[in-house]
Amino acid sequence: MDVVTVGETMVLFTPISKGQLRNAHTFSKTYAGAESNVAIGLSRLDHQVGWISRVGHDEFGKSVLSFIRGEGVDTSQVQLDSEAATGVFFKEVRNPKDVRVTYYRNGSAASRMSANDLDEEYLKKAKYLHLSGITPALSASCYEMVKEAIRIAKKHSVTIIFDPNVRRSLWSEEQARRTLLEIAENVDIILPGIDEGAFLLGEKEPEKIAKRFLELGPSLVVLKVGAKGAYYFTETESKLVPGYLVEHVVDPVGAGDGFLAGFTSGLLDGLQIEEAVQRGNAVGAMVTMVEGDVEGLPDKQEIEAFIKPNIE
Ligand code: CKP
Ligand code: MG
Repeated sequence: MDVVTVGETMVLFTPISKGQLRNAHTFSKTYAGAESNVAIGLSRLDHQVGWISRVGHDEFGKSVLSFIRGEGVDTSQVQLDSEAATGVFFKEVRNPKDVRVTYYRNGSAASRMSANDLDEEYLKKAKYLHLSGITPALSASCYEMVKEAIRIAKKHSVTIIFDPNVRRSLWSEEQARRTLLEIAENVDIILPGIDEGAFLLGEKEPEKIAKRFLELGPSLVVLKVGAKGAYYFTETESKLVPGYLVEHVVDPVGAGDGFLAGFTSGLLDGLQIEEAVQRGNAVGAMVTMVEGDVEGLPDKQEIEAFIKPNIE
């Protein structure tokens, strides 16, 4: 396995009509969750990926599972839970700067995951473990699971990649900050958005945010600055890798996960950090051009065609 990830995936309903959700009659039904978005992104780029999770033993759970399995992601570690439902959420893209997300995930099957859901034998074979800050926000047992995943990864020298993915509606700011910083201390690579860096550390300047994270634990900090691209910082190097101009952003949700998939794919293909960040920028940009959280994730040919004209 190249990458193993763990987290919740939900059914995503998007109203077909514009305007307030209360007046919507028809919805499109797709699937989304930061960790499976990353898994799908990597699978489309020809990497071997495993997604650990729980879904309800219900119609939605089965459809989530077959969708993700259909994308070529290994779902052998996913449990079906008869006592809790698969989470769902709604997403209204009023315009690209005004996206409203409403979750129905409290007490969901995935929120009942615990350290027992992890199989050390499975995890230890991965090159990378991907974690996001959404999982510890789901429940105390999910946070315990995240800690256990970190322990196993460290024991077997699996590189840990962490996206803080701050979700203010899932927990208090204070709890989010404390927990996400605790996790950040124990990971190898961290990929916050600049606003997340500011939220976690109270700093605004990219250099200051990166310095603080580097002092905390990670040896590589990739700081996403939206359409401008992303910085990367190590102890010895730093650079802003410019993003791609997208003339018409349709739906920005999922861009961070796309970025992470592209970046990690670059590392797996042996690219230098700068080129890996460039691939991340490209995948992130492509995701914003299509409605849906995973629908815009490119395959190998598409990403090559997208990157090429921009570097010639
Ligand atoms: O940071 P991103 O926009 O890339 O993340 C989007 C995902 O997991 C989305 O698919 C949703 O399911 C979620 O983040 C979430 O729980 O908010
Ligand atoms: Mg994100």
